[in-house]
Amino acid sequence: MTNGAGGMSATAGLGGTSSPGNTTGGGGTTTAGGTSGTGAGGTSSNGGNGISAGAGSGGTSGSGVPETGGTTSADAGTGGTSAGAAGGGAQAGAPAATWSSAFPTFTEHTIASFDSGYMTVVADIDADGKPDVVALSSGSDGLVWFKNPTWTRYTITTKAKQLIYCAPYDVNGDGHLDLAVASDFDMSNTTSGGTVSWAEAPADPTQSQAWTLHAIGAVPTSHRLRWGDLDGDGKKELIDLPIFGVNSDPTTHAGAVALTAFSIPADPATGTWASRVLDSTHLETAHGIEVVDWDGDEAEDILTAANDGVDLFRPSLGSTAEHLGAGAVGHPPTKGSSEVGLGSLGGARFIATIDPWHGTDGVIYTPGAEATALWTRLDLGADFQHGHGLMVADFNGDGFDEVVAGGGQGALTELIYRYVPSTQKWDKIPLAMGTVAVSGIDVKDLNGDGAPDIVAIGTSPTNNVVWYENVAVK
Ligand SMILES: [Ca+2]
Ligand SMILES: [Ca+2]
Ligand SMILES: [Ca+2]
Ligand SMILES: [Ca+2]
Repeated sequence: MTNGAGGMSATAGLGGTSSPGNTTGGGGTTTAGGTSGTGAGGTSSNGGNGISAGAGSGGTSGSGVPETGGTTSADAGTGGTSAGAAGGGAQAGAPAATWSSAFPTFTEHTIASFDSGYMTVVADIDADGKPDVVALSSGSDGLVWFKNPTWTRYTITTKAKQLIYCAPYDVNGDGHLDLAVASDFDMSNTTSGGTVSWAEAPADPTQSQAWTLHAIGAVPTSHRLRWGDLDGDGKKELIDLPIFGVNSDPTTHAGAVALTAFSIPADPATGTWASRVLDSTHLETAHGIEVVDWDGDEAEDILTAANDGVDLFRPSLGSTAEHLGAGAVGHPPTKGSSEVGLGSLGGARFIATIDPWHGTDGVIYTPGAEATALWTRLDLGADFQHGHGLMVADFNGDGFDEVVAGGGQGALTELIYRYVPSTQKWDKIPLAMGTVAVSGIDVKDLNGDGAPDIVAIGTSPTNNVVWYENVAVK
Protein backbone atom coordinates (compact mmCIF):
# COMPACT_ATOMS: atom_id res chain seq x y z
CA MET A 1 0.00 0.00 0.00
CA THR A 2 1.16 3.47 -0.67
CA ASN A 3 0.60 6.33 1.62
CA GLY A 4 1.69 9.90 1.61
CA ALA A 5 3.53 9.34 4.85
CA GLY A 6 3.63 5.59 5.05
CA GLY A 7 2.51 3.28 7.74
CA MET A 8 -0.73 2.54 9.46
CA SER A 9 -1.04 5.87 11.12
CA ALA A 10 -2.50 7.56 8.12
CA THR A 11 -0.52 10.64 8.90
CA ALA A 12 0.48 12.76 6.03
CA GLY A 13 2.73 14.68 8.36
CA LEU A 14 3.60 17.33 5.90
CA GLY A 15 2.44 20.27 7.89
CA GLY A 16 0.02 22.75 6.55
CA THR A 17 -3.37 23.30 7.95
CA SER A 18 -6.40 21.17 7.71
CA SER A 19 -9.62 22.98 7.55
CA PRO A 20 -12.24 21.96 10.04
CA GLY A 21 -14.82 23.60 7.87
CA ASN A 22 -16.19 20.22 6.93
CA THR A 23 -17.54 20.67 3.51
CA THR A 24 -18.87 17.29 2.78
CA GLY A 25 -18.23 17.02 -0.83
CA GLY A 26 -19.84 19.97 -2.38
CA GLY A 27 -22.07 22.85 -1.71
CA GLY A 28 -23.67 23.87 1.46
CA THR A 29 -24.37 20.85 3.52
CA THR A 30 -25.35 21.44 7.08
CA THR A 31 -23.21 19.76 9.62
CA ALA A 32 -23.90 17.94 12.79
CA GLY A 33 -23.86 19.22 16.28
CA GLY A 34 -25.04 22.63 15.38
CA THR A 35 -21.91 23.76 13.62
CA SER A 36 -22.68 25.48 10.43
CA GLY A 37 -21.73 23.99 7.16
CA THR A 38 -19.56 25.88 4.80
CA GLY A 39 -19.73 24.85 1.22
CA ALA A 40 -20.46 28.30 -0.02
CA GLY A 41 -21.19 28.73 -3.65
CA GLY A 42 -18.74 29.95 -6.13
CA THR A 43 -17.20 28.51 -9.18
CA SER A 44 -16.05 25.00 -9.41
CA SER A 45 -12.36 24.61 -9.37
CA ASN A 46 -9.99 21.87 -10.11
CA GLY A 47 -7.33 23.51 -8.08
CA GLY A 48 -5.02 23.78 -11.01
CA ASN A 49 -3.92 20.24 -10.67
CA GLY A 50 -5.01 18.66 -13.84
CA ILE A 51 -8.37 17.27 -12.88
CA SER A 52 -10.83 17.52 -15.65
CA ALA A 53 -14.06 19.03 -14.56
CA GLY A 54 -15.88 17.19 -17.27
CA ALA A 55 -18.63 18.42 -19.45
CA GLY A 56 -21.02 19.73 -16.88
CA SER A 57 -21.91 23.36 -16.92
CA GLY A 58 -24.52 25.76 -15.83
CA GLY A 59 -25.26 24.21 -12.51
CA THR A 60 -27.01 25.97 -9.75
CA SER A 61 -25.42 26.60 -6.44
CA GLY A 62 -25.45 23.72 -4.07
CA SER A 63 -28.44 23.05 -2.01
CA GLY A 64 -27.48 21.09 1.01
CA VAL A 65 -29.33 17.99 1.97
CA PRO A 66 -30.01 18.43 5.64
CA GLU A 67 -31.32 15.48 7.50
CA THR A 68 -33.89 15.83 10.16
CA GLY A 69 -32.68 16.51 13.63
CA GLY A 70 -29.69 18.53 12.66
CA THR A 71 -27.44 15.68 11.72
CA THR A 72 -25.23 15.92 8.75
CA SER A 73 -25.91 14.19 5.57
CA ALA A 74 -22.31 13.34 5.01
CA ASP A 75 -23.36 10.44 2.87
CA ALA A 76 -25.39 12.68 0.67
CA GLY A 77 -22.53 15.14 0.41
CA THR A 78 -23.21 16.17 -3.06
CA GLY A 79 -24.42 19.70 -3.01
CA GLY A 80 -24.55 21.68 -6.16
CA THR A 81 -24.20 19.77 -9.30
CA SER A 82 -24.19 20.40 -12.96
CA ALA A 83 -27.50 20.71 -14.63
CA GLY A 84 -26.57 18.85 -17.74
CA ALA A 85 -26.93 15.28 -18.77
CA ALA A 86 -25.93 12.40 -16.61
CA GLY A 87 -22.44 12.45 -18.00
CA GLY A 88 -21.75 15.97 -16.84
CA GLY A 89 -18.96 16.25 -14.38
CA ALA A 90 -18.68 19.57 -12.65
CA GLN A 91 -20.24 20.46 -9.37
CA ALA A 92 -20.93 24.08 -9.95
CA GLY A 93 -21.87 24.70 -6.35
CA ALA A 94 -18.63 23.37 -4.96
CA PRO A 95 -16.37 25.81 -3.20
CA ALA A 96 -13.05 26.72 -4.67
CA ALA A 97 -10.75 24.02 -3.41
CA THR A 98 -7.04 23.67 -2.88
CA TRP A 99 -5.84 20.17 -2.21
CA SER A 100 -4.10 19.87 1.14
CA SER A 101 -1.32 17.42 1.89
CA ALA A 102 -2.20 17.54 5.59
CA PHE A 103 -4.29 14.55 6.47
CA PRO A 104 -5.70 13.44 9.82
CA THR A 105 -4.92 10.37 11.84
CA PHE A 106 -7.79 8.26 13.14
CA THR A 107 -8.03 6.92 16.68
CA GLU A 108 -10.18 3.83 17.12
CA HIS A 109 -12.68 3.77 20.00
CA THR A 110 -14.96 0.87 20.83
CA ILE A 111 -18.62 1.75 21.29
CA ALA A 112 -19.89 -1.74 22.09
CA SER A 113 -19.76 -5.42 21.47
CA PHE A 114 -22.71 -6.21 19.25
CA ASP A 115 -23.78 -9.58 17.92
CA SER A 116 -23.88 -9.91 14.13
CA GLY A 117 -23.72 -6.19 13.51
CA TYR A 118 -25.13 -5.46 10.08
CA MET A 119 -25.69 -1.75 9.62
CA THR A 120 -25.21 1.50 11.44
CA VAL A 121 -26.40 5.04 10.94
CA VAL A 122 -25.52 8.14 12.90
CA ALA A 123 -28.44 10.34 13.94
CA ASP A 124 -29.27 12.50 16.96
CA ILE A 125 -31.93 10.25 18.44
CA ASP A 126 -32.45 12.18 21.68
CA ALA A 127 -32.12 15.60 20.06
CA ASP A 128 -29.45 16.84 22.43
CA GLY A 129 -27.25 18.09 19.62
CA LYS A 130 -24.87 15.15 19.79
CA PRO A 131 -25.27 12.60 17.00
CA ASP A 132 -25.91 9.12 18.34
CA VAL A 133 -25.14 5.74 16.81
CA VAL A 134 -27.99 3.47 15.71
CA ALA A 135 -26.99 -0.16 15.31
CA LEU A 136 -28.88 -3.03 13.72
CA SER A 137 -28.08 -6.70 14.21
CA SER A 138 -28.92 -9.49 11.82
CA GLY A 139 -28.57 -11.74 14.86
CA SER A 140 -29.67 -11.55 18.46
CA ASP A 141 -28.92 -7.94 19.36
CA GLY A 142 -31.81 -6.34 17.52
CA LEU A 143 -32.18 -2.65 16.87
CA VAL A 144 -30.64 -0.27 19.40
CA TRP A 145 -29.09 3.16 19.71
CA PHE A 146 -26.02 4.23 21.64
CA LYS A 147 -26.13 7.66 23.24
CA ASN A 148 -23.23 9.97 22.47
CA PRO A 149 -20.83 10.32 24.29
CA THR A 150 -21.33 7.68 26.99
CA TRP A 151 -22.61 5.11 24.49
CA THR A 152 -25.31 3.98 26.89
CA ARG A 153 -27.39 1.44 25.00
CA TYR A 154 -31.15 1.79 24.47
CA THR A 155 -33.44 -0.67 22.74
CA ILE A 156 -35.63 0.59 19.89
CA THR A 157 -37.71 -2.48 19.22
CA THR A 158 -37.71 -6.18 19.88
CA LYS A 159 -40.85 -6.80 17.85
CA ALA A 160 -39.41 -6.65 14.35
CA LYS A 161 -37.54 -9.84 13.42
CA GLN A 162 -35.00 -10.77 10.78
CA LEU A 163 -33.88 -7.18 10.68
CA ILE A 164 -31.83 -5.94 7.75
CA TYR A 165 -31.94 -2.13 7.58
CA CYS A 166 -33.20 1.10 9.07
CA ALA A 167 -33.24 4.77 8.11
CA PRO A 168 -33.91 7.79 10.37
CA TYR A 169 -36.46 10.52 9.65
CA ASP A 170 -39.05 12.42 11.65
CA VAL A 171 -41.97 10.63 10.03
CA ASN A 172 -44.75 12.29 12.02
CA GLY A 173 -43.12 15.69 12.32
CA ASP A 174 -43.18 15.85 16.12
CA GLY A 175 -39.52 16.78 16.39
CA HIS A 176 -38.32 13.32 17.36
CA LEU A 177 -36.42 11.23 14.84
CA ASP A 178 -38.24 8.02 13.96
CA LEU A 179 -36.82 5.05 12.10
CA ALA A 180 -38.03 3.24 9.01
CA VAL A 181 -37.25 -0.44 9.46
CA ALA A 182 -36.91 -3.34 7.02
CA SER A 183 -37.47 -6.76 8.57
CA ASP A 184 -38.62 -10.29 7.80
CA PHE A 185 -35.60 -10.50 5.51
CA ASP A 186 -34.83 -13.88 3.96
CA MET A 187 -32.48 -14.09 1.00
CA SER A 188 -34.02 -17.38 -0.06
CA ASN A 189 -37.60 -16.11 -0.06
CA THR A 190 -38.31 -13.74 -2.93
CA THR A 191 -42.09 -14.04 -2.78
CA SER A 192 -43.01 -12.88 0.72
CA GLY A 193 -41.56 -11.13 3.74
CA GLY A 194 -39.73 -7.86 3.24
CA THR A 195 -41.79 -6.02 5.81
CA VAL A 196 -41.31 -2.26 5.93
CA SER A 197 -42.50 -0.37 8.97
CA TRP A 198 -41.61 2.64 11.02
CA ALA A 199 -40.74 2.84 14.67
CA GLU A 200 -42.24 5.93 16.30
CA ALA A 201 -39.87 7.56 18.74
CA PRO A 202 -41.12 8.25 22.25
CA ALA A 203 -40.93 11.80 23.59
CA ASP A 204 -37.74 10.96 25.49
CA PRO A 205 -36.00 7.87 24.13
CA THR A 206 -33.64 7.87 27.10
CA GLN A 207 -36.59 7.36 29.45
CA SER A 208 -38.94 5.20 27.45
CA GLN A 209 -37.71 2.47 25.17
CA ALA A 210 -41.19 1.70 23.89
CA TRP A 211 -41.04 2.72 20.26
CA THR A 212 -44.33 1.87 18.54
CA LEU A 213 -44.11 -0.01 15.23
CA HIS A 214 -46.46 1.08 12.43
CA ALA A 215 -46.91 -0.71 9.11
CA ILE A 216 -45.78 0.85 5.85
CA GLY A 217 -45.84 -2.00 3.36
CA ALA A 218 -43.93 -5.04 2.16
CA VAL A 219 -41.65 -5.76 -0.77
CA PRO A 220 -40.00 -9.20 -0.72
CA THR A 221 -36.27 -9.09 0.15
CA SER A 222 -36.41 -5.42 1.12
CA HIS A 223 -32.76 -4.80 1.92
CA ARG A 224 -31.82 -1.10 1.75
CA LEU A 225 -33.86 1.90 2.88
CA ARG A 226 -33.19 5.57 2.29
CA TRP A 227 -35.22 8.75 2.72
CA GLY A 228 -35.19 11.14 -0.21
CA ASP A 229 -37.32 14.06 -1.35
CA LEU A 230 -38.00 12.69 -4.80
CA ASP A 231 -40.53 15.34 -5.84
CA GLY A 232 -38.88 18.35 -4.22
CA ASP A 233 -41.84 19.27 -2.03
CA GLY A 234 -39.71 19.39 1.12
CA LYS A 235 -41.05 16.13 2.51
CA LYS A 236 -39.08 12.94 2.02
CA GLU A 237 -40.30 9.68 0.60
CA LEU A 238 -39.05 6.29 1.78
CA ILE A 239 -37.05 4.48 -0.88
CA ASP A 240 -36.90 0.69 -0.66
CA LEU A 241 -34.34 -1.29 -2.64
CA PRO A 242 -34.87 -5.06 -2.48
CA ILE A 243 -31.84 -7.20 -3.21
CA PHE A 244 -33.52 -9.85 -5.40
CA GLY A 245 -36.47 -9.70 -7.76
CA VAL A 246 -39.69 -11.55 -6.98
CA ASN A 247 -39.37 -15.08 -8.32
CA SER A 248 -35.84 -14.38 -9.46
CA ASP A 249 -33.58 -17.28 -10.32
CA PRO A 250 -32.29 -18.87 -7.11
CA THR A 251 -28.75 -19.20 -8.48
CA THR A 252 -28.08 -16.27 -10.79
CA HIS A 253 -30.78 -14.07 -9.24
CA ALA A 254 -31.81 -13.05 -12.74
CA GLY A 255 -35.02 -11.04 -12.53
CA ALA A 256 -35.14 -7.37 -11.68
CA VAL A 257 -36.11 -5.89 -8.35
CA ALA A 258 -38.87 -3.36 -7.80
CA LEU A 259 -37.20 -0.16 -6.63
CA THR A 260 -40.08 1.31 -4.66
CA ALA A 261 -40.93 4.65 -3.06
CA PHE A 262 -43.47 5.04 -0.26
CA SER A 263 -45.09 8.38 0.49
CA ILE A 264 -45.94 9.44 4.02
CA PRO A 265 -49.73 9.67 4.41
CA ALA A 266 -51.51 12.49 6.23
CA ASP A 267 -51.66 10.29 9.30
CA PRO A 268 -48.51 8.17 9.16
CA ALA A 269 -49.61 5.98 12.04
CA THR A 270 -52.94 4.88 10.63
CA GLY A 271 -53.01 5.99 7.00
CA THR A 272 -52.08 3.98 3.94
CA TRP A 273 -48.64 4.62 2.50
CA ALA A 274 -48.98 5.02 -1.27
CA SER A 275 -46.25 3.15 -3.08
CA ARG A 276 -44.74 3.78 -6.47
CA VAL A 277 -42.41 1.47 -8.36
CA LEU A 278 -39.56 3.61 -9.68
CA ASP A 279 -37.96 0.83 -11.70
CA SER A 280 -38.61 -2.86 -12.25
CA THR A 281 -36.46 -3.72 -15.24
CA HIS A 282 -32.83 -2.78 -14.64
CA LEU A 283 -31.61 -3.87 -11.24
CA GLU A 284 -30.62 -7.45 -10.40
CA THR A 285 -28.80 -8.33 -7.18
CA ALA A 286 -29.26 -4.72 -6.14
CA HIS A 287 -27.05 -3.97 -3.17
CA GLY A 288 -26.08 -0.31 -3.03
CA ILE A 289 -28.09 2.91 -2.97
CA GLU A 290 -27.26 6.56 -2.40
CA VAL A 291 -29.60 9.54 -2.41
CA VAL A 292 -28.12 12.61 -4.10
CA ASP A 293 -29.32 15.82 -5.69
CA TRP A 294 -27.71 15.20 -9.03
CA ASP A 295 -28.83 18.27 -10.87
CA GLY A 296 -29.48 20.89 -8.22
CA ASP A 297 -33.22 21.02 -8.83
CA GLU A 298 -34.04 20.20 -5.18
CA ALA A 299 -35.78 16.97 -6.11
CA GLU A 300 -33.47 14.25 -4.92
CA ASP A 301 -32.15 11.53 -7.14
CA ILE A 302 -30.92 7.98 -6.62
CA LEU A 303 -27.70 6.17 -7.46
CA THR A 304 -27.82 2.38 -7.38
CA ALA A 305 -25.21 -0.38 -7.41
CA ALA A 306 -26.35 -3.69 -8.84
CA ASN A 307 -25.32 -6.40 -11.26
CA ASP A 308 -25.45 -3.96 -14.17
CA GLY A 309 -23.12 -1.54 -12.40
CA VAL A 310 -24.15 1.98 -11.42
CA ASP A 311 -27.40 3.64 -12.48
CA LEU A 312 -28.86 7.08 -11.83
CA PHE A 313 -32.60 7.53 -11.36
CA ARG A 314 -34.19 10.98 -11.43
CA PRO A 315 -37.83 10.29 -10.59
CA SER A 316 -38.86 13.95 -10.69
CA LEU A 317 -37.88 14.08 -14.34
CA GLY A 318 -39.77 10.91 -15.14
CA SER A 319 -36.57 9.47 -16.48
CA THR A 320 -35.62 5.85 -16.67
CA ALA A 321 -32.30 4.45 -15.54
CA GLU A 322 -29.27 6.40 -16.71
CA HIS A 323 -26.46 3.89 -16.86
CA LEU A 324 -23.25 5.46 -15.59
CA GLY A 325 -20.93 2.70 -14.42
CA ALA A 326 -20.27 -0.63 -16.08
CA GLY A 327 -19.36 -2.50 -12.92
CA ALA A 328 -17.11 -5.54 -12.85
CA VAL A 329 -17.25 -8.21 -15.49
CA GLY A 330 -18.32 -11.58 -14.12
CA HIS A 331 -21.04 -14.15 -13.82
CA PRO A 332 -24.23 -13.20 -12.00
CA PRO A 333 -24.60 -12.56 -9.20
CA THR A 334 -20.85 -11.93 -8.84
CA LYS A 335 -20.55 -8.99 -11.16
CA GLY A 336 -21.39 -5.30 -11.42
CA SER A 337 -21.26 -3.11 -8.34
CA SER A 338 -22.19 -3.51 -4.69
CA GLU A 339 -21.72 -0.23 -2.81
CA VAL A 340 -21.92 3.29 -4.23
CA GLY A 341 -21.11 6.84 -3.18
CA LEU A 342 -20.82 10.19 -4.94
CA GLY A 343 -17.96 12.59 -4.39
CA SER A 344 -16.13 15.59 -5.72
CA LEU A 345 -12.49 16.42 -6.36
CA GLY A 346 -12.46 20.17 -6.07
CA GLY A 347 -15.64 20.36 -8.10
CA ALA A 348 -15.08 17.42 -10.44
CA ARG A 349 -17.58 14.72 -9.75
CA PHE A 350 -16.70 11.07 -9.20
CA ILE A 351 -18.52 7.93 -8.17
CA ALA A 352 -16.89 5.41 -5.84
CA THR A 353 -17.96 1.77 -5.68
CA ILE A 354 -17.02 -1.63 -4.43
CA ASP A 355 -17.20 -4.06 -7.35
CA PRO A 356 -18.53 -6.74 -7.91
CA TRP A 357 -21.40 -7.82 -5.60
CA HIS A 358 -20.03 -8.38 -2.07
CA GLY A 359 -16.88 -7.56 -3.89
CA THR A 360 -13.20 -7.08 -3.72
CA ASP A 361 -12.26 -3.96 -5.61
CA GLY A 362 -12.45 -0.28 -4.84
CA VAL A 363 -13.39 1.51 -8.06
CA ILE A 364 -13.57 5.17 -9.10
CA TYR A 365 -15.77 6.28 -11.98
CA THR A 366 -15.30 9.66 -13.65
CA PRO A 367 -17.45 11.21 -16.38
CA GLY A 368 -16.98 9.94 -19.88
CA ALA A 369 -15.82 12.00 -22.79
CA GLU A 370 -19.39 12.54 -23.91
CA ALA A 371 -22.43 13.14 -21.80
CA THR A 372 -24.05 9.95 -22.94
CA ALA A 373 -20.98 7.75 -22.55
CA LEU A 374 -20.40 5.32 -19.74
CA TRP A 375 -18.13 6.76 -17.12
CA THR A 376 -14.46 5.87 -17.15
CA ARG A 377 -13.72 3.04 -14.75
CA LEU A 378 -10.56 3.09 -12.66
CA ASP A 379 -10.08 -0.11 -10.66
CA LEU A 380 -7.97 0.56 -7.58
CA GLY A 381 -7.32 -3.11 -6.93
CA ALA A 382 -8.60 -6.06 -4.95
CA ASP A 383 -8.26 -4.64 -1.46
CA PHE A 384 -11.22 -6.38 0.22
CA GLN A 385 -12.88 -9.66 0.84
CA HIS A 386 -16.65 -9.33 1.04
CA GLY A 387 -16.48 -5.57 0.69
CA HIS A 388 -19.57 -4.30 2.50
CA GLY A 389 -19.26 -0.68 3.49
CA LEU A 390 -18.33 2.50 1.66
CA MET A 391 -18.74 6.20 2.31
CA VAL A 392 -17.45 9.30 0.60
CA ALA A 393 -16.43 12.24 2.78
CA ASP A 394 -13.89 15.03 2.95
CA PHE A 395 -11.80 14.05 5.94
CA ASN A 396 -9.38 16.97 5.82
CA GLY A 397 -11.79 19.64 4.64
CA ASP A 398 -9.86 20.60 1.52
CA GLY A 399 -12.72 20.19 -0.93
CA PHE A 400 -11.34 16.93 -2.27
CA ASP A 401 -13.37 13.98 -1.10
CA GLU A 402 -11.91 10.74 0.11
CA VAL A 403 -13.48 7.27 0.16
CA VAL A 404 -13.56 4.99 3.20
CA ALA A 405 -14.40 1.35 2.60
CA GLY A 406 -14.15 -2.00 4.34
CA GLY A 407 -14.55 -5.72 3.97
CA GLY A 408 -16.07 -8.26 6.31
CA GLN A 409 -13.95 -11.30 5.56
CA GLY A 410 -10.29 -12.24 5.23
CA ALA A 411 -7.94 -9.60 6.58
CA LEU A 412 -10.90 -7.36 7.52
CA THR A 413 -9.40 -4.46 5.69
CA GLU A 414 -10.60 -0.91 6.25
CA LEU A 415 -8.91 1.81 4.28
CA ILE A 416 -9.23 5.31 2.91
CA TYR A 417 -8.68 6.09 -0.74
CA ARG A 418 -7.34 9.57 -1.24
CA TYR A 419 -6.70 11.28 -4.55
CA VAL A 420 -3.29 12.92 -4.97
CA PRO A 421 -3.24 15.48 -7.76
CA SER A 422 0.53 15.46 -8.22
CA THR A 423 0.53 11.78 -9.14
CA GLN A 424 -3.06 11.61 -10.38
CA LYS A 425 -3.33 8.43 -8.32
CA TRP A 426 -5.41 7.33 -5.37
CA ASP A 427 -3.33 6.57 -2.31
CA LYS A 428 -4.47 3.80 0.00
CA ILE A 429 -4.33 4.85 3.62
CA PRO A 430 -4.92 1.97 6.04
CA LEU A 431 -7.56 2.76 8.65
CA ALA A 432 -7.65 -0.58 10.48
CA MET A 433 -6.80 -4.17 9.79
CA GLY A 434 -8.50 -7.09 11.49
CA THR A 435 -10.53 -5.25 14.09
CA VAL A 436 -13.95 -4.95 12.43
CA ALA A 437 -15.64 -7.46 10.10
CA VAL A 438 -17.18 -4.54 8.26
CA SER A 439 -20.86 -4.79 7.40
CA GLY A 440 -21.55 -1.09 7.41
CA ILE A 441 -19.90 2.30 7.63
CA ASP A 442 -21.25 5.76 8.34
CA VAL A 443 -19.50 9.10 8.54
CA LYS A 444 -20.52 12.03 10.74
CA ASP A 445 -18.88 14.46 13.13
CA LEU A 446 -19.42 12.64 16.40
CA ASN A 447 -17.47 14.90 18.73
CA GLY A 448 -18.51 18.27 17.35
CA ASP A 449 -15.05 19.45 16.32
CA GLY A 450 -16.10 19.95 12.71
CA ALA A 451 -14.07 17.03 11.39
CA PRO A 452 -16.01 14.02 10.10
CA ASP A 453 -15.49 10.82 12.06
CA ILE A 454 -16.10 7.24 10.94
CA VAL A 455 -18.37 4.60 12.48
CA ALA A 456 -18.00 0.96 11.48
CA ILE A 457 -20.11 -2.03 12.48
CA GLY A 458 -18.83 -5.58 12.40
CA THR A 459 -20.49 -8.93 12.01
CA SER A 460 -18.92 -12.24 13.05
CA PRO A 461 -16.16 -12.76 14.04
CA THR A 462 -15.62 -9.27 15.51
CA ASN A 463 -19.26 -8.48 16.43
CA ASN A 464 -18.68 -4.85 17.38
CA VAL A 465 -19.35 -1.19 16.82
CA VAL A 466 -16.40 1.21 16.75
CA TRP A 467 -15.75 4.78 15.85
CA TYR A 468 -12.64 6.33 14.43
CA GLU A 469 -11.93 9.80 15.75
CA ASN A 470 -10.66 12.16 13.09
CA VAL A 471 -7.64 13.79 14.70
CA ALA A 472 -7.01 16.73 12.44
CA VAL A 473 -3.48 17.86 11.76
CA LYS A 474 -2.98 21.16 13.52
CA1 LIG B 1 -27.86 12.68 20.90
CA1 LIG C 1 -41.21 11.66 15.13
CA1 LIG D 1 -10.03 15.85 1.42
CA1 LIG E 1 -15.04 14.96 14.71
